[in-house]
Amino acid sequence: MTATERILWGVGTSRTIRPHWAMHELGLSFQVRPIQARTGETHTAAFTALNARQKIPLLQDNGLVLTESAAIVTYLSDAYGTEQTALLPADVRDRARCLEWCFFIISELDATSLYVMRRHGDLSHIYGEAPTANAAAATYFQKQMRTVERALTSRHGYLMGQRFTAADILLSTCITWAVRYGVPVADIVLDYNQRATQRPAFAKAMTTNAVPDK
Ligand SMILES: N[C@@H](CCC(=O)N[C@@H](CS)C(=O)NCC(=O)O)C(=O)O
Repeated sequence: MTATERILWGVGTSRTIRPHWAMHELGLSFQVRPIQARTGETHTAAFTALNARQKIPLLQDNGLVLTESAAIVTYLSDAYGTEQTALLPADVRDRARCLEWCFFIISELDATSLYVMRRHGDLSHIYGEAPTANAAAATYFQKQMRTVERALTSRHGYLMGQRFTAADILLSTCITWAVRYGVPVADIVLDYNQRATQRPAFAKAMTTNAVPDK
């Protein structure tokens, strides 16, 4: 497999950075197509032919075309993770618990809370002003984070314990997003997020996920 055959489409958002981060955790080489959301670049005929949903991120990997940030992160780990680098536990029950976190983060924190705030905040010109929905989404996020706070009992570890996993990539990107929106986050969560974002792979992801100068 060469880098030429592995292409990651999309930069500049909390969703696009997830597969960039996974690529770097796994030590993979890849090409970046730095298209951005809300620029029209996801609506071109060429990109629509790849993804009729017109969304980023998107991975092309030697004939496989895959969308959905969490699906890409877990696929990359399954396909290329080693005992040392894998982002999902090998044990079937630990893997189930890790995927439980992943689905929780994507559905309850990302889609049901933060994206609701984006729709009725930055994108209110499209989806309408909805201050009640916005405030309720922030409160809901804080409530859902209580189980995360309980899981982060170790001041040194990650969601699944000492091992950094796909769930941490998804969670950390949601925490950073929430902080940007001014949603209060507990200290233990902020400490955890600092640990996660101090990883060398995150710094590399910030570089490859950056919006290029025009
Ligand atoms: N559930 C998807 C969400 C993807 C998504 O909504 N991407 C946004 C950018 S963060 C997008 O491509 N928007 C393009 C547009 O609406 O024009 C994922 O996690 O990958």
